[in-house]
Amino acid sequence: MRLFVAAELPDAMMEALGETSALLRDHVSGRYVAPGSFHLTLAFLGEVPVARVDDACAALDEACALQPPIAVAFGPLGSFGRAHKATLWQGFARGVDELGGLAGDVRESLADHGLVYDSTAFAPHVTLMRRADLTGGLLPTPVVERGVIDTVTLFSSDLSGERPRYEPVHRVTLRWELLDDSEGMGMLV
Ligand code: 2AM
Repeated sequence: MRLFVAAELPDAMMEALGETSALLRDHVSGRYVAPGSFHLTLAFLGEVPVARVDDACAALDEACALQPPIAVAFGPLGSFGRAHKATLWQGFARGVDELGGLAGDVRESLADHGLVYDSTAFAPHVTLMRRADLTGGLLPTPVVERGVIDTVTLFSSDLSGERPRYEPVHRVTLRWELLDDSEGMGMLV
């Protein structure tokens, strides 16, 4: 089973990404990510034997157990790769360090469970388009939105169809951590 771990974005941010994607269609040719599929990848595992999926779920639970929700805001657009065949993405202006911490914890936990992932350095982004031709010049200004990330999900990825199909396998909800020191003990609510 092809797996990856990603943060899901709140509805208002998904809508903003859809609007930015629609703006891009007038300027750039390439393969657009379907609006319902936008996500922020934290770790890419690739093919994992079905018998190891429970380990991946446990790794995610453990990595997120003490992780509070993360306030984020979109920043500028960015790209990876060559200008005529680029990956075009929405970047973040707020929450970058916290997202980096979460990605690090998720990756460490996967490793503790003996699971292998793509160790390419984490750079928080939401891919909007692949094989984008950026040789035409300026990109439009993205629709800026802010919000709170509180869902981290293990997704399966099915590449057999015309477009990738992502299905949630296991969802973890991040909780605000309240420290109650009256008894010298930390308490999660
Ligand atoms: P992306 O976030 O940059 O688009 C499922 O394939 C998701 O995992 C995609 O969103 C993809 O990248 C991300 N991903 C990260 N590393 C990958 C890799 N080595 N191969 C395929 N997808 C990868």
